[in-house]
Amino acid sequence: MTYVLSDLHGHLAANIAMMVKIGFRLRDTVYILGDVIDRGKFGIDLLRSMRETPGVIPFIGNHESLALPLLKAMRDGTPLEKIKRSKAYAVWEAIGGGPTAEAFNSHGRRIQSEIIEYVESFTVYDEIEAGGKRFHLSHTLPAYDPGRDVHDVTLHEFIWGEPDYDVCYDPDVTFITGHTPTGLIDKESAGKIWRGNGHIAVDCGASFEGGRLGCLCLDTMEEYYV
Ligand SMILES: [Mn+2]
Repeated sequence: MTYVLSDLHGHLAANIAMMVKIGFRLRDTVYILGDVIDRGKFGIDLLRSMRETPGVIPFIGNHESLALPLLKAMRDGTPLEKIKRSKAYAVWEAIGGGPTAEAFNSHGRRIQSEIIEYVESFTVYDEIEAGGKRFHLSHTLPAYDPGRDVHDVTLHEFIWGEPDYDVCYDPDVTFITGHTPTGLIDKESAGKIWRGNGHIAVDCGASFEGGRLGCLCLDTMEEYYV
């Protein structure tokens, strides 16, 4: 089976509970659409556990993209106390990077390098087929531009863009994204997977009060929540 979820934000226990709920087997595939780290405490543990799990296909989110240069500076010997005085750290901390920085700093150089290499291997976007349907997967999408083919935008826009969920980008492909908690697309959809206009948004706000972790099976289109 093929599953997709997103925006774990350090919620290791929720991820384990979800794997149990879907009955994850080693031959299954789980696409994780970015923002594994920050806010919650266990983002680094999540990355290490994902790295050891066959069938997990990670995508990069804006949180990983922002953290990467700071993680590299730490691995290369810059003390965390010094990094904390930088402007880049202030930006990261403002979006919940603090627990990630502390957890990363507690590891030795070998494990730090493993984590960095793993994050650097993350996919930016992909198109897959499951259950006879075509899906485009990425952390987010750029705003809709009728003069532009969405399959021809920059990688940066798949990590930082703000999608137009009220517009169908391509009638032949369903675009699955995280990044935007579904309650921001439609208040009624808070904590639930949102579908419409050729989009499926799967960030059910696990890192926010009242939010949940959602997971969608692309073969059956069944939704799971923890
Ligand atoms: Mn994001």
